[in-house]
Amino acid sequence: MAAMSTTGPYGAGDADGAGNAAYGRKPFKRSRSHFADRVTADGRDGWPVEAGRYRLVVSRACPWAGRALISWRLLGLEDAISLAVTDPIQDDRSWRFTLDPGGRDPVLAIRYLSEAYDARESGYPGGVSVPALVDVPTKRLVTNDYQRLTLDFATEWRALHRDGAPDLYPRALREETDEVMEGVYRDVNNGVYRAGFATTQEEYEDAFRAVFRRLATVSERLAGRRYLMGDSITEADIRLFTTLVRFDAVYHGHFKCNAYKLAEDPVLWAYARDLYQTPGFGDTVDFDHIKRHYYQVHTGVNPTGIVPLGPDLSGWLAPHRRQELGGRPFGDGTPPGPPPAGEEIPAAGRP
Ligand SMILES: N[C@@H](CCC(=O)N[C@@H](CS)C(=O)NCC(=O)O)C(=O)O
Repeated sequence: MAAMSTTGPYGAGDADGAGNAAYGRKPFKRSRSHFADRVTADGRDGWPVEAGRYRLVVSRACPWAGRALISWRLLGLEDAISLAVTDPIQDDRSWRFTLDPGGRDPVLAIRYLSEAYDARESGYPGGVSVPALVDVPTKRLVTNDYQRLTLDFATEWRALHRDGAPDLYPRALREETDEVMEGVYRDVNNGVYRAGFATTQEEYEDAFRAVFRRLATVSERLAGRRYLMGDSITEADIRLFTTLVRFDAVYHGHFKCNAYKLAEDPVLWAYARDLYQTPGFGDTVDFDHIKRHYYQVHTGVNPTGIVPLGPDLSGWLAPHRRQELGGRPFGDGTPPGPPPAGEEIPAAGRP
């Protein structure tokens, strides 16, 4: 159960912290997850796959947590792993359970996610980030390694997947999937943050160019095929989607990624709508949480904290016609059912 160093391939430094930790003169660098234990079928890190034992803590605002939410829904892990949703607005103690009665998570009986981090390692100096997987009996954080978490959901948790769960990380495609995800991570998922939190013109321009170069590449790739890896949804689509769904609402304005809007790229816009309208994707997305989080928390970028009223979200529900490309969204499997009771997105967060 060793903790990892906070430095790694993505460099040292803060992620978006409480929104402002990334400021200063240093270029924006995302910190690597500090707690990297894995929950596995054989339990080799001390954390075996087990129904009812772990709680997934997310913010619906956060793209990294969004990945975990979508995998959890697509794979049908709702009965095996319970869900805690934080307030989209952090305070000085970070993520909090103010949406729950009495301001406490009903299962872990804690007010702040930091309590689970503290229970795991006292005095841990790093940020408190979502997604987080918490061991319910001991209320200790198990992992905040979002890159690994969804891959483990797809592979290690198989025994607890629903009937008809898709294979989100097919063995035969792993090398190519990893390569696609690496580029998407660097230039798109994290690229928008590098642009948004840049502290020099040059840094911003580099990040901006990388974002739109990569979007052009994936747009080309998706022109003739339904999903990034071909006929069926994989982890790569989940990862691209979580950035695309935030693009026009947040990254275009707030992070200055404004060469064009997602809605101005016919291929990517139809692809994103296709996914949004697929069970397990759009039903995890709360645009209200997304907008309030970014615009209110990042006071360095948006000092007034004013949340824009636009854009018009109704287009997310418009026909996308991507079925004409063929494909089998769930491969040999089937779509998931509706979200569990109590996890439906309120009207304020939907188009
Ligand atoms: N910080 C994580 C990624 C997840 C992440 O950045 N989540 C954000 C929300 S979108 C968060 O919780 N930030 C608070 C913090 O890192 O202190 C990492 O890079 O390992």
